[in-house]
Amino acid sequence: MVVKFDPFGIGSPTKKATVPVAMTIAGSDSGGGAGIQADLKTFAACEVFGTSVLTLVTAQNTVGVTDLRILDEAIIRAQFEAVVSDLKPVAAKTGALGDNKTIGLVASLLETQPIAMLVVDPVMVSKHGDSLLPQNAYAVLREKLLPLAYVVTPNRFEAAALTGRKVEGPSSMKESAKRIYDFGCRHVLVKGGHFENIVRDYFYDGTGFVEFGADRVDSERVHGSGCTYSAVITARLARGESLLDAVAFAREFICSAIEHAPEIGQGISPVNPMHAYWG
Ligand code: PXL
Repeated sequence: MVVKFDPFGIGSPTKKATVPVAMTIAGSDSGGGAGIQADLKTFAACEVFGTSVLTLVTAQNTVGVTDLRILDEAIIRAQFEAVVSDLKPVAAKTGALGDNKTIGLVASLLETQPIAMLVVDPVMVSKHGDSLLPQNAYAVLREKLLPLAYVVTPNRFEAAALTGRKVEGPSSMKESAKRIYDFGCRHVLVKGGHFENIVRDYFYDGTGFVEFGADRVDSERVHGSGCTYSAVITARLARGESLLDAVAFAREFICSAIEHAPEIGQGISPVNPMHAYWG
């Protein structure tokens, strides 16, 4: 007799589940908190089937990154073609792309086989101000990838890097959103200005702004929060939600993910995309 694993007592499914498919094009964080690992956990928590195209591999833990290798063009292209030709993701996100050559490759793959709902998380500068992308890659990101984006989600340091201007308060966040919009993306979400203990995000669609604000969740355990945030938006778009509703949901989700971050490692603990299930 075959004993089926059935911890929740659901019994045998009578029909095959249909589920939206999403794709992440990003880097691996061996520590499990950011990158591909955060994206796939988030997709799963949002009840979306996650697929992945790895662009780079980091040796990393909660303390820091000890090594990084960008994968070669052939394997990045082969992963993309394998996923897109068969699983047909309805929404996708990009995360860490590593250098100008890889950004150019990913942009050309997405140009030939477009994904209508593409979330570009321009992983350039960490929320603490550390560089995650060489400056010689900024131009190709602006000129090749941003025009393909349904929404781009820079933090305020990335908004400054993309526009070459300081972003220090609500008015410069909004100004940067307009300038980034002019690079050709459909919507811009400038994240995370911490002003007066309120975390504000500014959303711009070419005609007007929506301001999202919430009390700050004061925590050091925020590793992977940017990846998780853009992954929630991607998953909710894959489920057919409107972009504004997806962003509103993602803000609630990320606050809970920070509040329920596990205490692991010696450094900066990661957020918990599985907070609805444990923690
Ligand atoms: O949070 C940005 C990010 C994205 N992708 C990978 C990372 C990080 C930050 O550490 O390691 C793989």
